[in-house]
Amino acid sequence: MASLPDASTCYELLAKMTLIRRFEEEAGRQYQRAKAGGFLHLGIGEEATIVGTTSVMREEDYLIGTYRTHGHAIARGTEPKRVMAELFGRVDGTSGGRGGSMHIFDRERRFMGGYGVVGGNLPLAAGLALASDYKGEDAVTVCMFGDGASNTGNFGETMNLAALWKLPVFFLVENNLYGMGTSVERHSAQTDLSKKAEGYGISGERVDGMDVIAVREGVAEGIRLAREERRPTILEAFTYRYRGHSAADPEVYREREEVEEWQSKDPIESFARRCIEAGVLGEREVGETREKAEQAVTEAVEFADASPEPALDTLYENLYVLESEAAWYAVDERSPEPHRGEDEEHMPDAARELAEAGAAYAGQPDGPRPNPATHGDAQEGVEPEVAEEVED
Ligand SMILES: Cc1ncc(C[n+]2csc(CCOP(=O)(O)OP(=O)(O)O)c2C)c(N)n1
Ligand SMILES: [Mg+2]
Repeated sequence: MASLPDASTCYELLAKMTLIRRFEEEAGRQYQRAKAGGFLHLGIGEEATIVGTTSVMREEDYLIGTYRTHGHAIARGTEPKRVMAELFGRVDGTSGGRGGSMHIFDRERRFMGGYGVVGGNLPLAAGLALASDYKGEDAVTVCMFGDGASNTGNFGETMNLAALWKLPVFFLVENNLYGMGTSVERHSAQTDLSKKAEGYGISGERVDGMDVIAVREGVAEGIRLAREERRPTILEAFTYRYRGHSAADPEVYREREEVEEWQSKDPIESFARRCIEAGVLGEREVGETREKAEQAVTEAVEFADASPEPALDTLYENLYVLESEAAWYAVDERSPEPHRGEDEEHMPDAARELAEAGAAYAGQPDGPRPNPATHGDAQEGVEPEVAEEVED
């Protein structure tokens, strides 16, 4: 087991994890009171993975995450009251109340969001890293994403360019064992996600995501490789969300015992215990982190409640729509019947021929299809044979 850092670092790690936990518990409560609208994805249980990662980042580094990122922003230094105001849809929120829970953003602290599209943050991370390289900056981009996101096309495309262009980017997969209600064994052919980008030349390691010190060490090395050697790598952190995927999840895909087993390894309690047993922190300091978190969260709710809602006449601000066309994009005013281009009648001749021939099969010879592993590009010069037909 990796050794503990100095007392003030341990205090800081514990205080941040405790604050995030308390913030999210309160966010869940406020959501049930209908103070926060839209979706709400809580990362309760995942605090060690989040805080372990951000604790070894420099101020100049970029962080980009998913739609489960209240904690990531707070860990990066965003004030909890501004995150709460965003959940409440108020003007003092991090995105002016326009984004809500899934779109927390803080450019000043280089927290680049907050994205609702699964895997959508991966190419953006590569873009941020490319920008740093282009500008000759030392910054590293840390990209955090879920196990489910590793199945998207964006994953492969990003890994390829990151390795090819030697981008200063580091990938952390928050493997909480599920993508919504689908377990990793049911959604990924390769369940060792640290190996999933090996074919692109990106190596990986696995780490206990419930152990803040282990995460910290793994991430520090990954960031070093990205910064000093321009070598992108993946760290797979095993973690667990105690709550459902979002606030509206009946959780029929997992047993209560499984949740309890993970809760017994709680990242905050286990770290506090370890610090006390090692004599690095005292009971008094651990209690103090709880009190401070409680106070910050109470203030955050008061602040968010007092912040006004955006004015109605600002509705079209920050939209990529010309003012004169705003209504056109917002409401399709055309009649309901098909229009030009929406009807098969206007299909070009070539497309019609293909469609009539059965589209996907058009132009293919009859008979069994050759096996691409034994034919084609990989076997240049070898006469194609027809693959043996397999009987079911
Ligand atoms: C491109 C895309 N496909 C599907 C969805 C619907 N969706 C939202 S969250 C989610 C699961 C993602 O799981 P994972 O990447 O493991 O992240 P976690 O929620 O566990 O943090 C899915 C499929 C989406 N938002 N975007
Ligand atoms: Mg997941």
